[in-house]
Amino acid sequence: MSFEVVDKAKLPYIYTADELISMFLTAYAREEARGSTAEPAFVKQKRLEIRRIVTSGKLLASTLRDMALRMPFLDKLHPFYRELIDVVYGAQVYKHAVAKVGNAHIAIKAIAKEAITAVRTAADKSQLYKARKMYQARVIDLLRDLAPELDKLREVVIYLRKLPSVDPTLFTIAVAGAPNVGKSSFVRCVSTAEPEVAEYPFTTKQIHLGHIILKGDKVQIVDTPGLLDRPLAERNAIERQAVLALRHLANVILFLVDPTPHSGYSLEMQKRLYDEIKTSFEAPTVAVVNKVDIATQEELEKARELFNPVAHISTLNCHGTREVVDYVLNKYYVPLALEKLREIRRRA
Ligand SMILES: Nc1nc2c(ncn2[C@@H]2O[C@H](COP(=O)(O)OP(=O)(O)OP(=O)(O)O)[C@@H](O)[C@H]2O)c(=O)[nH]1
Ligand SMILES: [Mg+2]
Repeated sequence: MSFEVVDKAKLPYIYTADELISMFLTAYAREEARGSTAEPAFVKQKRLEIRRIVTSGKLLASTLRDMALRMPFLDKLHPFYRELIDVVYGAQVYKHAVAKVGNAHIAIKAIAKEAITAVRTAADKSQLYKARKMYQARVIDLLRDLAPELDKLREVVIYLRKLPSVDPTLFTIAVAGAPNVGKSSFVRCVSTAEPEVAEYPFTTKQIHLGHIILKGDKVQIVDTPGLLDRPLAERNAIERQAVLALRHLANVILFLVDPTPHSGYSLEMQKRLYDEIKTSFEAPTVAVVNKVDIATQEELEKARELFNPVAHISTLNCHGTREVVDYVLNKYYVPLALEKLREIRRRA
């Protein structure tokens, strides 16, 4: 089964209800009288009114339909993206919004049809005018009623545009750990991504992405939001995004430990989180101790006992970070790449 990934270029612009209303009224007013001057004025006016209804209705219907059709189809999306949308917005809420916007064109066609009948049967100018007002009022009501769904879709599109273009087929190193331990700093040291780094915990609210270019080859490194040691059910939407990246993208999980009091999370708490990550995800987990520039011998010793780390680093000056990446790639990526190569040779 092949899954789709979010194609940012295909994401639609989502109009607000107000924008659609003014688009509708403008389209309505733009239509001008044509036809022979010999025609009685009232007949001519009726024909103009019908053309206005048809043109403005069609424009609106196709705009609404097009927006809905260009939203990602949840059931076909790669589970990483599908579950992200579910965690951040709720799958049902999303599907409902897409469906409501996508189906609005049916109601608009029905309203237009009734309006055309009203215009055809109008006996005088005032009835014609009433038919027009009625048509416009009903369409505007319908659009106002769509406002919450349009706002929701707008939010989703903005979120998806900001999301890194993760390629679920690339070998991926996911950096995990408690808040403030130096995950974003690590990703910045070793990759092309420029994640934000700040003095307070939970800086990273979304997943960031970097690439490490190896001779003609590319692996991904994702920066995840900080995790606390608590059950999944109690995790907030920010933490759940990290969980999804670990579950669906990670080939290796790099667990960063802050042995100092700097991050504000004790070594015991970080150990519980580490154990939980090791048991919850399929990908192998590698522990690395960070912030050696400010750690005491005692703190380092305690971290060594608890985590048996493969390296001690400082992401402040990127000391030892490249070596960690080399270690991980040699141990977990090279065997995979070699296997792939052998497979290609076997087939040839
Ligand atoms: N002394 C020292 N400070 C560090 C080191 N690495 C990171 N920091 C500092 O620790 C703070 C947090 O760093 P980040 O890289 O944002 O940490 P994070 O794990 O991504 O944090 P969240 O995204 O909030 O979970 C920043 O103030 C960094 O400057 C290090 O090796 N030594
Ligand atoms: Mg971060």
